[in-house]
Amino acid sequence: MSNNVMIIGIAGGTGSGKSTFTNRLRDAFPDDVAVLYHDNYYKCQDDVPFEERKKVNYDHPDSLETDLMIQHLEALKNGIAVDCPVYDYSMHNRSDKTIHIEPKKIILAEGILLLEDPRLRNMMDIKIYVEADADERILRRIVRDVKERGRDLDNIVEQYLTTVKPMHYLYVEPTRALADVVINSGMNDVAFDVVRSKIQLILEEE
Ligand code: UZR
Ligand code: MG
Repeated sequence: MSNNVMIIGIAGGTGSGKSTFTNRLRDAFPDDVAVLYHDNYYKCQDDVPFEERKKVNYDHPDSLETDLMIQHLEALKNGIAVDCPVYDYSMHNRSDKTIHIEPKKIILAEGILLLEDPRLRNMMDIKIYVEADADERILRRIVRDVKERGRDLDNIVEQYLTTVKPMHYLYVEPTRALADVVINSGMNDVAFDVVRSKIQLILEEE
């Protein structure tokens, strides 16, 4: 831990419940936790036509501007606020909005490929991998992508089979072995209590 800022990384496959787990932690410590979502750092693609943007492999590490996320984590660690980009899934592009994030004692960083890049991985004081069976993950993803990300079923199935699944086994699942803690599903109340207690301890030690 440097400068008394603790960075906790939360990785795991799509639909595993990472964001749910992360958001529950954030809500438990509203004054002491800031969150950076790796998804918000998908590359800006203003110069790529929409039909082309639809075909990009968003499950490959090259689709993310990880350098910018690293810069922002460094800044927060050094007590400097950042304006993080906001990704628009329905447009497959970075929006023109940003979110102002103030430095906090605990920074949560979340994303499918969070533990894949060694530079990012090495910034994490605690590395968590949220695990869930592939059938549960794809079911959750179907419901979410239809409701929240403006997708239709054919598109979700096509994307899952062509990129999401193969990239999961190439780049996401191998990072499970690099995690300090593996959680069985993001909806796991016991695991949530364990991590929440750890954060509580860190804050009390300050
Ligand atoms: P989570 N994603 C898109 O579908 N479209 C985009 O423009 C950008 C990202 C998907 C991405 C990945 N992949 O599986 C998922 N695809 O967002 C990661 N295809 O987000 O962990 O919340 O499922
Ligand atoms: Mg998510």
